[in-house]
Amino acid sequence: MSLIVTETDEAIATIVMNNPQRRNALSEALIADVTNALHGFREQQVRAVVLRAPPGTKVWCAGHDISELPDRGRDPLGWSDSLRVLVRAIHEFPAPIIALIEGSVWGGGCEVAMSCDMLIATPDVTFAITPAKLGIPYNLGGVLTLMNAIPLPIAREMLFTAQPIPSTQALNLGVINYVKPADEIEAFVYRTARQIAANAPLSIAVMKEELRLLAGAHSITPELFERIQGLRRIVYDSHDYQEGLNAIRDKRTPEFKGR
Ligand code: YXS
Repeated sequence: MSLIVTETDEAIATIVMNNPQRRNALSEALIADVTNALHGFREQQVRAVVLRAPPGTKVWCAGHDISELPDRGRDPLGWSDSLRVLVRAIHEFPAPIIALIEGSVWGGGCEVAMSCDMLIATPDVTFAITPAKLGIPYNLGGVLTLMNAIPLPIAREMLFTAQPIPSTQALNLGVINYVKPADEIEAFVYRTARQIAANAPLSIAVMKEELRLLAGAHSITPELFERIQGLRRIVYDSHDYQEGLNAIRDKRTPEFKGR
């Protein structure tokens, strides 16, 4: 059974993440459904995509599926990890993807939302970036996504505290485009999508790719890359990484030892 619902209305497509039992946790199955849908929309040459959860949801996305995170000793966010696959699929899709956000957004769900080209949220929305809560060493590409979306002092605050920030603060910071009431957000999002769909798709596709390439244009030496990977390995090899996983799976508070 598919974990998403899709719809296309002329040049505008919609993906509804629809696994409320698991709070839209980013499982390999859910991510495969979303990336397959995007592949189909690319072939249909849709001109805008809306990514959302069911209307009125309390949790837009609970982040990476914790049950699928590897035990210590293996990089939990390597190149082929499903969260990385989804973020790249959003970044590389040749038309704008608009995140219509209601409810709370957690962990990798924040990166998925912030990978979209526009974010439009209801006032109840919160964003919590949680690797520190689980003892996870976020990966370079993920940190870059966040750096490109969030002013550095706020990115540090969110990464270090793992606490939620409200959509009103995200709006003030320019992390999201609009906050709209729940009874207006859908009409507003689809009006925006129609505005995009009425413009030149080739021009928009090229500008989206230019923005992606320039936002990721950071020179990084092999030594720097290997140093960072070595540092990350210390974390995912650590007691604390395993403790973070065990604690959230056991629904208890973790006891981090710094080793
Ligand atoms: O236990 P059952 O079978 O009833 O299922 C429960 C939860 O286990 C499940 N669920 C999840 N399953 C896998 N991965 C998840 N991330 C996840 N979140 C939830 O959904 C069922 C209902 O959960 P419950 O009872 O807690 O719902 P709630 O409405 O009381 O609370 C909703 C949340 C989202 C506030 C709560 O479920 C929660 O705090 N979830 C974990 C959020 C989180 O820490 N996500 C980060 C995952 S790690 C990640 O994204 C990156 C790797 S990183 O950390 O680096 O950013």
